[in-house]
Amino acid sequence: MLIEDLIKNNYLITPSAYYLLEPHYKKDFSLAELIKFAKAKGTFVIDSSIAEAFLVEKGILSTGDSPEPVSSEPKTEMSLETFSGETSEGTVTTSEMSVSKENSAESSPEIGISSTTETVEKVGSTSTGDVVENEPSISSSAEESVQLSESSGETSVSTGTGGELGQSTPSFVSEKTARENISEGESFVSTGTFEVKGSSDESLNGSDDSLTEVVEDSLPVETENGNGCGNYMDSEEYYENGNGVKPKIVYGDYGIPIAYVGEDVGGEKSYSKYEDVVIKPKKGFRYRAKEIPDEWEVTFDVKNVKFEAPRVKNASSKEGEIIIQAYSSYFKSRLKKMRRIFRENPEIGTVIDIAKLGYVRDDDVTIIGLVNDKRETAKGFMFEVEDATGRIKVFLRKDKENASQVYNAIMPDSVVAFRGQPGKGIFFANRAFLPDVPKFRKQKPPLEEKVYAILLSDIHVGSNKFCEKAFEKFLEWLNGEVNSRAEEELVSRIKYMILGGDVVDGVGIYPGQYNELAIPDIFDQYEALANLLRNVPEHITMFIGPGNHDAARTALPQPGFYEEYAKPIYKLKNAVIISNPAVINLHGREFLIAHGRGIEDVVDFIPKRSHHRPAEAMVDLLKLRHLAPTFGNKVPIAPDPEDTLVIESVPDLFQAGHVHVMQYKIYNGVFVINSGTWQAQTEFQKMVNIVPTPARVPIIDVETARLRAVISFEQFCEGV
Ligand code: D5M
Ligand code: FE
Ligand code: ZN
Repeated sequence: MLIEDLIKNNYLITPSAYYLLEPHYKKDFSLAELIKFAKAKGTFVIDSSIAEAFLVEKGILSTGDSPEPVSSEPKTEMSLETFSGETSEGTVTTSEMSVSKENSAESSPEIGISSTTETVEKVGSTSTGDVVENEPSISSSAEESVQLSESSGETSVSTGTGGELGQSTPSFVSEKTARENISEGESFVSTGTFEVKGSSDESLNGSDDSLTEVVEDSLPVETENGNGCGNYMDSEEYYENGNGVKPKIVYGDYGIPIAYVGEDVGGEKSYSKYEDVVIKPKKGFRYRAKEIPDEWEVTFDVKNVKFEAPRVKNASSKEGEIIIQAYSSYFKSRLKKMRRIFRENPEIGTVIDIAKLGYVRDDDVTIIGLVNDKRETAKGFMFEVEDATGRIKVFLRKDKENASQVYNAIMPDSVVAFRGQPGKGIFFANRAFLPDVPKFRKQKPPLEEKVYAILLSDIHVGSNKFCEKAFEKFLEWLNGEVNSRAEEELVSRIKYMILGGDVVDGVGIYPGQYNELAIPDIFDQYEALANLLRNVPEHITMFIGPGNHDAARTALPQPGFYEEYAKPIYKLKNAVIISNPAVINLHGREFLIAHGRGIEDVVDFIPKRSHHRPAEAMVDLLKLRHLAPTFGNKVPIAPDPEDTLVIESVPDLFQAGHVHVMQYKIYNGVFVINSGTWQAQTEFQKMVNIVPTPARVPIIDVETARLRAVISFEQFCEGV
């Protein structure tokens, strides 16, 4: 096998390169030829560009058939697309920041604040009311147009009445009405509505495809043995190569065998663990947040869920069946929870088990099930739907209401309702429903005092691309090093800080990572992180959850950090360690926090989605009421007897990270935000065309659960 052979020779291969080369190995080229080629290129990591160049040289691939995204063209287009879209819609962008700098005589030349129309109005009406006039450093984007928080062409499926929220009137409205409602009610944050430029998006998806082929051993590997290092240590196999060196095979985070050379690459590194970073609150700085009583509760944490061991009956049938059976109680739990969600929707009508469809006579009935498979035919859409009692094919004609929107929004294994009539061995649906969230939310009582929460994720301490200078500037800012009264007002009222995973870079997460690690030791990474975070003023409560780079179980849900590795952050006085996912209640507002790996699967399965517009993908997950619906693609899911990834209760705010791009949207009253990153673009991300937006701090007004402002420290991140 190619991977083993390369490893024996201390060469590495990335997943995409593997898939390019593997079909030709030993047929069209030999190991020696490949190694000679890589050697000539001066690398021991065979990535897709090396693989491609090699195949071209061997005459196996012509220059035209490159399936890879490595060319610079789509990359430039994509970043332009993201940025131009966001600029016009109010997300902070580099260009907008420079505008705010030019406009502001008093603001620091270093930190740009951007805030939105309502922000300005709100400031005007609070006790610090004169802030706006005195501080031109807030750039208001008054002429922003308000958009429905969905991209064009996508229509939401109707949803429940919001019974959960105590509303009694049925609330199904046309999309147009919804648009108006949103415009009136939540007009201050406009969101990106992008015309997807076919070429760039396709090239992005193309790039993903080349990396996503799922190999047999992509099933999640359970890591209960407590080795603590998550995926990178979970499933390694050691191979003696005769030189006494023990290279490894690692079944990587994305379920693909990757290889890397052990920790001894490149020799010793010397590094700082930020012991010297000691920042004290600025003298005389008044923190209003200190005077506001704490009001928080972790209302959902995976650690508090009591699981019973799953029972697996039979694992000897077809692959699909094995998955269904091994995960039977997991999926049953999902179905049960989703049925409960669908019950809120009066349009659903009479729900009937699939096994009982034979008894149905005239009236329309509804089935609710997991979609195993979906297909487009000439006249409509075919689904294979399964509930706890059986499985049936469902046909939905294309001309039925919302048919294609629902079809596109359905991810494998998500739960959908179909209303219609049974035929012989098939169910003819007139309408399909996603679980979705209700159109309206009940207003929560106002708070006496303004209080803010800041959202961070993907700090990646330990990476040499970690924006340490920017992070230190941010810490100084939190300690009162502000540049204007507007900033002072913001800092002074920050009471909570949420960190949504990938707080350190980890070790061995992707091939060649060692070369990009400033701190190659997982213990030291957490120590370094804690040394930074101890500078967060003590009255700010930090909620810290894990991501796929952390020392935590790889499969979702992630209960927390392995304590033996992450001890330093457990010890921080004002830190609360949460699971991924978790729900936090802040002053009566519900914040759903997830690292966000589910976004990757959305990008794989839902048309027109991109890593560069993560809020759209998050809305898709919200509509499916699940954080990672698809089993067996990129995201490993643990077969817990209860599906804790169902979004059972509709949050006021939904935060995720993972994709390293900040974007936000409002969908049916839920504020959806991806909190970006503190890591500049890695070599690996260059390879897969991911352009991050580092060092931005979204500040959330807890009362409205909406964005108050974004502070960017990105200029301190340059040339990391
Ligand atoms: O993820 C950072 C970003 O990089 C996120 O958009 C996923 C993407 N990523 C990371 N590894 C891969 C692989 N192997 N294939 C495709 N996309 C990937 P982070 O979790 O910080 O590494
Ligand atoms: Fe990350
Ligand atoms: Zn991540």
